[in-house]
Amino acid sequence: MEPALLARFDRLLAERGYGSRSEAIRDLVRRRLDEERLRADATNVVGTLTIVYDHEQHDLAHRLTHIQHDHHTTIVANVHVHLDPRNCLEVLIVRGRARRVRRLAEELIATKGVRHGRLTLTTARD
Ligand code: NI
Repeated sequence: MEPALLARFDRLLAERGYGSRSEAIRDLVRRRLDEERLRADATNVVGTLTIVYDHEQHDLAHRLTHIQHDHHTTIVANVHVHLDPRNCLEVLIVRGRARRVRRLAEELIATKGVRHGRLTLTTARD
């Protein structure tokens, strides 16, 4: 590895509190392999979908609820926080095949009036 690249890596390790390069490299490899696995449609995933939306927007809350009921086997739990008089934050705990979970996330995030959306996936396996 080039010395300059290695020096940057070492600085990152110091900032993140890694005890050794091998520990950090193992984490990097694991993360990269996880990314590959989560990309595969058939992988069983767990994760969270966070959305922020304006519940005053016509019919929006109803449409979001309707979509969620259509995917009730994928959504394990749902936390709703009323952020202010208009905006709602919802965090959905999701599980299932990656393809199905991603499709649900895309549908909710693409719904008109949803301002922010982020899907975070992981797997329970090593
Ligand atoms: Ni609300």
